[in-house]
Amino acid sequence: MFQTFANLYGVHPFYMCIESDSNTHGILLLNSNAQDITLSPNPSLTFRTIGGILDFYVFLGPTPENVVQQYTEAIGRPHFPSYWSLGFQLSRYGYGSLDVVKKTVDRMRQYGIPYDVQYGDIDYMERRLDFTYDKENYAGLPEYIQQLKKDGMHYVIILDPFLSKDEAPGTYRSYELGQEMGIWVNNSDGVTPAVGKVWPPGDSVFPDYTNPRTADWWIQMCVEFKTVLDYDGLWIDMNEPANFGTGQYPGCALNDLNYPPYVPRITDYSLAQKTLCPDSKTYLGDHYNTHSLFGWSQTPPTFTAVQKATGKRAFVLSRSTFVGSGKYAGHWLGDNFSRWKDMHMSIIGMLEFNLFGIPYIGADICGFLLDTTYELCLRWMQLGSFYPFSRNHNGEGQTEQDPAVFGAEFAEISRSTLLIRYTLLPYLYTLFFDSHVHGNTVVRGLMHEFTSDHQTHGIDTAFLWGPAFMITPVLQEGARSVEVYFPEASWFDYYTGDEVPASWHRKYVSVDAPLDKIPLFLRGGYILPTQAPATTTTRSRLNPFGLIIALDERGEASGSLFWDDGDSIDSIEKEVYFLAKYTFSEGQMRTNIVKNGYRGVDSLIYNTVQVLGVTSRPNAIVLNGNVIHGKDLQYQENGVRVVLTNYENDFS
Ligand code: MIG
Repeated sequence: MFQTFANLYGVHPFYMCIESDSNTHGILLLNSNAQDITLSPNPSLTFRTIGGILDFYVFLGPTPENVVQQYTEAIGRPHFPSYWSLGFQLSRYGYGSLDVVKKTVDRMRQYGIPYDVQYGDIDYMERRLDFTYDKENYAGLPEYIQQLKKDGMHYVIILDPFLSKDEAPGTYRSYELGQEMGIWVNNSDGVTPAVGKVWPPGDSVFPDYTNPRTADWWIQMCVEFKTVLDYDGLWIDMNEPANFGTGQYPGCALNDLNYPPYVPRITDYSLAQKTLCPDSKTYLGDHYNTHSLFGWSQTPPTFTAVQKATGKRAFVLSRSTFVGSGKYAGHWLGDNFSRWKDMHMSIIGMLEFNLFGIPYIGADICGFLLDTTYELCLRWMQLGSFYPFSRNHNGEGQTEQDPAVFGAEFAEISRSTLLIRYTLLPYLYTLFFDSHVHGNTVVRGLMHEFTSDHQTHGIDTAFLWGPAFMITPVLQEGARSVEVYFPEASWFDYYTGDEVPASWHRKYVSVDAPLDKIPLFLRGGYILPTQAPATTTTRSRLNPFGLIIALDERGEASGSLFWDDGDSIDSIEKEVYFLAKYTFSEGQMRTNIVKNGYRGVDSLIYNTVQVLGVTSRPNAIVLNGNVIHGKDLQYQENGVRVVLTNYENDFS
């Protein structure tokens, strides 16, 4: 169960290197064959691949962000996610029945925990068959989905890339149509479908998504199924492709494709382990060459299917990814364990996938395999509140771990942390806009912003949202403080607005982190757009905006806000959006409206502006010519808070 090395779900033969003079470059070997990549301390790096062409791309930077911009320009920029998909999400394998789902949703509501998306894992299906639902244990699911939608929520379902071939004739149309169309991965003869064993009863065949006819079939199936279950997004699992045995029936023949002279250090040193035989045939070529492209090739048709079915911006979450997958899908880091070290590793995975152009990324909060504990899950909820893709997901048979199941204290801490996430969603959404248009990372390591500070290069316990917001989670059991490294910049405690003393710069400092708190810091020089939070994004999107202006040592800051309706397919292309740039200097804030194409902003107001890092009490504050005073203006040692209206915020 605990292997020291094991296959991963996807392939990204890309690295980024910060050279000793801080210039940064990236290298991609665009190759889908099984491969080893070996590092040595020389330093050197060896790529060893067992097929394909040696197609190298060099990205010259010179900054880390430039490298990722150039890389995503070459491979395709990340898709633009809908606003609701930035809300908190809840899932598990094995709720077992709709009743259990309803109880879970109800207790989330009882505690007022922000929550936008509910999932259906394979237990919603009838006998784990794609394009069906269990009419006994999940009786009433279609109606319940409508209910969730009325409450402003969204529903995502899982689909697997294998179809049972053993249902009674005339009863399983998606298989029969696929059979008629001849769209499965074939055996080495190129004509008989490869048959393996996966979740559904009987044996299964595998759609070959490299074949354009398969895409047509899949899109048709997904669009038709939308009339049965009114899903908002698709979660595509097992698309490595996974199979329970070693190769399809009856096993892999002895030949050079199945048993090549050199096999990289993969599980069992077997290319067919838990998948199909390398000599299987796909439309694009031998499975030997296309194996790592299976999930990647499933992603664009799934994206098209969701767009067609919903008429909205697509939500696709894929387990297997390859170079360029980010254009069509987000990713979760797969089956982790409910262990402290897995929580730490999730930060590394999240940083990596931001380099790979898949910034919509997160791990299963509280862990998938093994039972979680109160403290681990609480700390993981705090960290996961700042994953770009924030979903608590649990394995089959594991004890319940949604944030409402542990009682009032846990629920309140999760709620308050998620309310911070929801407050900052306009900032996160604007980062995703930047990522989609310019290719920036959304979450980034400190080394992206402080490249010449070598102490930042090894940091994998803290991360930034864009350039301006630092998250420093507790990653150890029993810890009530975190050692935080503060690079040279002005930093402000998110909770108090207090400025971090200059004596802490370029040092690790122990920061208090009682059980109810994840330490968070704002970086001077930046303006972050905010919005009063609510328990769904559907409601928070109607609330007043705010600005946090964190000044640098020169008293300056800048930032921007992107806003649109949150889920239209082409808001950017059709220019139906609002984009403002804010700059603060010499005591004045200026707004430059770059694009004013979305009328939905007209009814929204700003009601709070916080200025952090103000060195002396201002004599007066003037807004569009009017002086603000009285209780609308609060001054504290480290900053000013201006309340622009007397709007009562339910969550403050
Ligand atoms: O072998 O659909 O990684 O998230 O809950 C398990 C059931 C199959 C693996 C996925 C996991 C999902 C589970 N799936």
